[in-house]
Amino acid sequence: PAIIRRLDYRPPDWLVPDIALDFDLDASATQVHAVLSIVRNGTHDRPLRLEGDGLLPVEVKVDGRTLGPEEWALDGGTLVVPLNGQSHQVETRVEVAPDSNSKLMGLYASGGLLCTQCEAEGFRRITFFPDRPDVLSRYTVRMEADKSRYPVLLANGDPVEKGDLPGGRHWARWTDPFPKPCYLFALVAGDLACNADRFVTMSGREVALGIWVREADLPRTAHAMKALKDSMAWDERVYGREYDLDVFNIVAVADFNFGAMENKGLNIFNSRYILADPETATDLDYDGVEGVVAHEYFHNWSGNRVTCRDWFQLSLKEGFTVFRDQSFSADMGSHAVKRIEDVRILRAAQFQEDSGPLAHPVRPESYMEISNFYTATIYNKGAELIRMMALMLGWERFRASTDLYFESHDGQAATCEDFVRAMEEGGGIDLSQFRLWYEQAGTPHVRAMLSHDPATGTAELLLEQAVPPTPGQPDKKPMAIPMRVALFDPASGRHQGDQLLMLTQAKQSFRFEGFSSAPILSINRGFSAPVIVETNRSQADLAFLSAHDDDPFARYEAMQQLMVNVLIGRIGGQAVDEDAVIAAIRDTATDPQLDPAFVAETIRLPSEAYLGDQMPVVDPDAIHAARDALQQRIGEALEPLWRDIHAGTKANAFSLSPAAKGARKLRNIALHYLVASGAQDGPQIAFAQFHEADNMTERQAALATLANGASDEREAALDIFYNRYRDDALTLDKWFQTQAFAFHPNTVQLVADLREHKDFTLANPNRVRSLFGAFAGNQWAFHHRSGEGYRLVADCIIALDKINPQTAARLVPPLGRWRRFDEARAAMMRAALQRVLAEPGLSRDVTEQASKSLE
Ligand code: HT7
Ligand code: ZN
Repeated sequence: PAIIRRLDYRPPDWLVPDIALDFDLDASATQVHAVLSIVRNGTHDRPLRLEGDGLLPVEVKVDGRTLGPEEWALDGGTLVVPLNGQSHQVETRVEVAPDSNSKLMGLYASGGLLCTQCEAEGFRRITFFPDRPDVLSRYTVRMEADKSRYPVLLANGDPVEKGDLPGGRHWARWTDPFPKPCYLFALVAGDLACNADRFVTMSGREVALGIWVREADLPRTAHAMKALKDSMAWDERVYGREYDLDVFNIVAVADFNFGAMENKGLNIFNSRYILADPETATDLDYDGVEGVVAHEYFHNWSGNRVTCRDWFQLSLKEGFTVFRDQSFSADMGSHAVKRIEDVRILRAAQFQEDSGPLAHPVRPESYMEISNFYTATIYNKGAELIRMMALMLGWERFRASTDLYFESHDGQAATCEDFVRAMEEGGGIDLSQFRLWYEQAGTPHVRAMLSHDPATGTAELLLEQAVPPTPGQPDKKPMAIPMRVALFDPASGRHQGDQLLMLTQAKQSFRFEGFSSAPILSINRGFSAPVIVETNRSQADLAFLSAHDDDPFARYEAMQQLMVNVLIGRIGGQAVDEDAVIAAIRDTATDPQLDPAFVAETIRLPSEAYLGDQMPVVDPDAIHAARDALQQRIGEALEPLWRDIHAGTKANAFSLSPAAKGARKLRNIALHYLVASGAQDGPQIAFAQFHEADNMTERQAALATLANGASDEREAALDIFYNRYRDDALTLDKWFQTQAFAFHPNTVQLVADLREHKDFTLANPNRVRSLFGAFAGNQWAFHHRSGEGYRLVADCIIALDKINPQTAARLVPPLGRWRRFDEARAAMMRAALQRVLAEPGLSRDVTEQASKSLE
């Protein structure tokens, strides 16, 4: 497949200021009539090229005249029409079949609905068009359909007209006054019910809000509606951004390749990020709904009003919008806990990506298939870049810079460079070296050595940085790394102030005066830079910080590092002092000043995958054994405490208040340690929680705890759960996911059996992710020494590729990490990738991921 390169960017040859689309909707045969007003862009004699994917033109007209077949050509799906004039009207007619569109890109059928997904390149599966984000058009959309099957007809923008037609049919017309790229086009037709509400904007305009779902799901939409209104108010208050249309609609669909899509005025969501009630949604699910609703809403400015010039600039909208949704969620709940969660995700997904064969810069240089670049690097590392700029500028100057960015690029397709330039101009700062964050892949390593001279009372912090080589980038330059640090006086337990140090050289030292005794280093406070920090701090220093650091992230980090050191020591066969960890956990768990949600985050052991990341060669069995043993020790040593916490955090009635959510989080971790202790009544207590819970957070946590072991309670709880939720797809996903993610010696076989379960289907991406996505993230099970885990995932990729290549490609990266494992495992992982690659007719999506993974 062809490689697309960033530096080959050329402005479009033809612009399309206006487009009128007419859909005669039908699940098996939809007619699409497109009328494009086109204008030659610049002086050239190149023909009009309209991308198409799987389309055959039924008719092509130019300025009202039907062209003969010799007057146009198809070039690998692209419609090529030579034209003489400066501007023309071009019409095409095509027919598409939504109900046989299993890729879920373009116009497709989901649960009786017809809906679209156009980002990144789905519009070309609907009609011929210059399918690139820098061609912005005003859209008018007319839809016609059977009224009983599709009583609701929605599209972007505002509704203008509708009417009935003979034969039980009806029609509706929508117009969107804001020029947009075709990836933001959307329509939905179906039998939907609406949770209708309103929002009055800061300038007093009333916006009609609608969340459209199946009638039976209406009671599950309240949280999404609240999140939407909170997001609208937050974007006005924090960024001065007001909504701009008269209506804002959201539709939930069951079959969706991603989380959601920010189509102008008509967001389409994976139902997973809309539907929530206490019976079926965990607190994490509720937070997911809030965060994704906000994310898509915020795109109205960061993505839609200012869009991307080309797909290499994807992080311009995604990184910035993730930063905005993270800040919003922090404001809605706890800043400390949100930062910890976000860093955990960054480390689990992005650091792994950045250290493997699929590492790429935040602004990539090339791609084969753009869908493969909706990655943690583009999204989460991209958000960290924005966060660093906000930190360096300070909020006021950052806000002045975002105002400048929005005002100077409104209605345009912009670049990451445009954003950085706005930060420089608005913030009065030079970001020349900082730009390397967009160019260089790989997670920088920072070594921090603190020394102290009692004679002069001086402390010296020596910082050294190195960015590891990544594919295509063997040599790296030093980055500009903002490091928030504080030096603690161990006697008083205080520090003299938080400082922002700019590390800009490979090696740099910083001096601090006035320390009669050796201070303790708190570094990368708030996770000020997305780097891996190595320090010379002792276990005693870490224990001190875990009890005294006033930066919540640094305090959490100290505790995690304390645990990592013990676990890595144990794996390496060293004598380790587990008591320090147990004491730190006890002190944290019994500190009445601390937020229970923060306590729960902090006392949880680092994941097996994170431990693997700390080792030169990942040993999944040794990691599992060491972590399991430490868990048991913590469980045993503090058993009365776990019993107390578990009993003391039981609530009388369900609430979504931060205090209630924090209590549930802590209760679940207490249950986990209690069961890990091996206490005889552990499974009964877990089963009782499972049985009595009035909410999914406690029910699923109890199920997950039981699923790790072998007990009668495990089997009973899984059966009960299945029978209770067998008809609720989103909740049944949890049943698959819990088993695939369990620390159970038979997980591999269980996953193989679940693959054959009557409720498993490759047609629904949520179901695939709940079984195979979860399994591939279960380090101990997936990397079973038999290699069976690799075989299962490779089989799934091969079968799924024929149905939905985008979702199949997302299962490849776990196999691509073979360099991190022992030779026997690495050989089996490579063999699995080679088997995938040998498959005839493999998609571009999977070909790119699998071939890069083998390089
Ligand atoms: N901007 C949206 C991306 C997206 C997507 C990308 C590839 C294939 C399917 C997709 N569905 C949605 C989501 C977002 O970041 O808001
Ligand atoms: Zn996004």
